[in-house]
Amino acid sequence: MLLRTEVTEVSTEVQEALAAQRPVVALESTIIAHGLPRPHNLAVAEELEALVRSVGAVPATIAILDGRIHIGLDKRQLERVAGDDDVRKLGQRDLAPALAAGVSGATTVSATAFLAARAGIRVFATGGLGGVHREWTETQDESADLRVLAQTRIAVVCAGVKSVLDVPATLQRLETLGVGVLGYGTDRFPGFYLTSSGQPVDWTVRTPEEAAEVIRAKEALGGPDSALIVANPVPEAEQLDPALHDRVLGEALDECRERGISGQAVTPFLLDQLMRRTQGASLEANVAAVRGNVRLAARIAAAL
Ligand code: PSU
Ligand code: MN
Repeated sequence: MLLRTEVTEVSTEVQEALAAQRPVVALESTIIAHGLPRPHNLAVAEELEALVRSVGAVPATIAILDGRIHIGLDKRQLERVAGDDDVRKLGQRDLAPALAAGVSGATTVSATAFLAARAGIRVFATGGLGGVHREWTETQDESADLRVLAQTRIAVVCAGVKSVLDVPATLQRLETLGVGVLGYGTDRFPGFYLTSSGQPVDWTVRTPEEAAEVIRAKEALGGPDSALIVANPVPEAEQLDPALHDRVLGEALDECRERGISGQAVTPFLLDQLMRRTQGASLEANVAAVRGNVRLAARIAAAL
């Protein structure tokens, strides 16, 4: 199903690439607006788009601006997402109210995957997915990313799920929901800031072509629309020191609890806390992971 054109603006570049079946990679905007600090976030957003182009694919960063869906942003639009104070965080369920109210917002993995798939984009790159939070028994906080990925046919290249989460529980949910997981060059599920979460994955691919082969097989099989996760670890040389990670994460989770942070604010709060408490080292690992994912996603899109 194509998106209704009166609420959707697909950039000319993305439109032409899709029509000519050239490789396109969807990019989310929440990581830009709410996941990375200013002004570094704009530089990263621009760098990611350039990275996709350098591999011969077209970047399609997705966001909502003034109540319209944008697939592929120009420089000015990217600046708005990175710098404006009134850019909300929009999950998939927030799209309808945001469109109706005419507001602007950055799309999370759930909203981006949903919109990208409907625009006909097959590959999406991000940092780390949302998932089951560690305090789930008390808060029932499970990212809407998981439900949407269970219902959306798209390949998502990520460095696993954010390590602030309960990783084993999230992997279990992905299994229950029927979302496939491939380790890229590894039999361990990546740990976002860390090369490995320590959890095993059942399937490993070693090249973009092998990943593309799985995507094609999945499309040929039909069945329920669901996502395929290509879990691409951050290189060991660029990971956050695991001991430092574990220590500051404990502190950040305590602070989150003490301050009573809940709902959509939890993830940005924890990412920010980790950045402060590691003097920016977590930010470098985060950006390194996203870079690797964007590059791989472009190669997979090209191989398709
Ligand atoms: N990955 C990052 N930084 C981020 C996110 C992911 O490296 O900011 C965002 C994504 O948009 C993801 C969202 O969908 O965090 C999950 O938020 P929540 O846990 O509230 O669903
Ligand atoms: Mn949540």
